[in-house]
Amino acid sequence: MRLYSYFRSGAAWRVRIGLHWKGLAFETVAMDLRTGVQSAPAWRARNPQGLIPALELDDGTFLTQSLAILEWLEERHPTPAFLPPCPEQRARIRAVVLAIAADTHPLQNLGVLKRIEALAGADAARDWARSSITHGLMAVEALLSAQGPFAFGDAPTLADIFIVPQLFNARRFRVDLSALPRISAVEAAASALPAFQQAHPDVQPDAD
Ligand SMILES: N[C@@H](CCC(=O)N[C@@H](CS)C(=O)NCC(=O)O)C(=O)O
Repeated sequence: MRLYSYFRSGAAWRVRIGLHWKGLAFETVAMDLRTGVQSAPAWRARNPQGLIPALELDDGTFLTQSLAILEWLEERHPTPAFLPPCPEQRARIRAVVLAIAADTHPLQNLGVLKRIEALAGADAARDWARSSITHGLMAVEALLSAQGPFAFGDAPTLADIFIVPQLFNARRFRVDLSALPRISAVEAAASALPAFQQAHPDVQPDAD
């Protein structure tokens, strides 16, 4: 398998956690987003969204969208699982995943911030990112189960996979984390797990 990744990409980071969690070997294909390689016609021919991550399977199947890739991983490699068996608990976990993947991360994506910067300047883009992430994570904080240390109790799930990279972005944009004690505890618990450590940006082959 080949993962098209960039060390700092939060969406690629999610997939890296998933692959390590499932114990699957993969090759990293570095996509340096700073060079604009994601907008090149050759990449858009493969992923019309001009985004990473993408996972290329050994038979050539090409998968995009981090959540779709993670759900594929769970279906093809069910153990160890990202999701518990209880349908109501799965729905709660997916709600947190989507609060981040659909309603928070897209607002602070590179392409969006570049556009805001062009329209209103760099300070406005940074303010926008900070307020979008704050708004999103405050809601996530309230959606988590009261019982930790992970997002939904004593075992990590798909929710933890989405929370950890988003918190990294929160720090990048100087979000005040003091109002997010549950999320901060999730990060501490998850960061002790090998799959999360192996997926961290600092240890990627394309890290600066
Ligand atoms: N919803 C997508 C988001 C993917 C995404 O936003 N990727 C970013 C990196 S984290 C990207 O490729 N940005 C390039 C750009 O905006 O030009 C997913 O979860 O895979």
